[in-house]
Amino acid sequence: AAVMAGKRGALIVLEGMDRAGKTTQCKKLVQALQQSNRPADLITFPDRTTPIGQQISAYLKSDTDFEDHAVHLLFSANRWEMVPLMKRKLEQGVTLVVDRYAFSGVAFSSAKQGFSMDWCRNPEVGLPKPDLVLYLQLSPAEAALRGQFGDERYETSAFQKAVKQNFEQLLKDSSVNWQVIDASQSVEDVHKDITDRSHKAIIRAQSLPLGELWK
Ligand code: NYM
Repeated sequence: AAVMAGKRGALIVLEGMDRAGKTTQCKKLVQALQQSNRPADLITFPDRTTPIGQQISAYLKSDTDFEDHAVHLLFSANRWEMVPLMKRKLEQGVTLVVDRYAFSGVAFSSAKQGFSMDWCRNPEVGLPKPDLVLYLQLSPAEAALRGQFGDERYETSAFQKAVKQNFEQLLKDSSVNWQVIDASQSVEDVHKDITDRSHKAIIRAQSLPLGELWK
């Protein structure tokens, strides 16, 4: 007997510089989708709850050190270990809202001396490809108005400047469905913008297979 294939969920990623509002907006988006009867779950990278994630968390807090290549691969492994769960959810029709993904992985590691974007991208090749990547754009001046840097690794203005340039490079990649959001708007206006675009992406994804990133 023919069985109607269920409609898959969409993979929606939020990226952007620190303090652009990614985490706030991810939570609001998941809530809004659920309230409009679209199953949705939040995923955060790094996921600090797994054994790999705990190592990453200790590294970010400077409680441990890792060689730079090794920690890049840990961030990547932390995504790969979630892939079976992500695919299962998407197949069940659940839309995943993801706070940072491979793009943060590349933008941050390639801000280090001697790291090419190409090398950084390699371990990410073949991850589930986002149907939509929202880049929350905020100028460093506007970010500064939102408060001081935290005290985790990478939270210095020089490093962040390099990360920003890398994100701008990644935005030119037309194999990825990037959409730029003006994150200087009010929380509610950013939310409305993101929700509209997400609804469209969810409809589109229903008739498209899930892709493989950078493959
Ligand atoms: N980060 C995040 C990376 O360096 N590589 C990655 O792959 C990911 C996902 O970790 N400064 C960095 C960016 C952040 C830090 O993220 C932790 P958050 O969203 O501040 O917890």
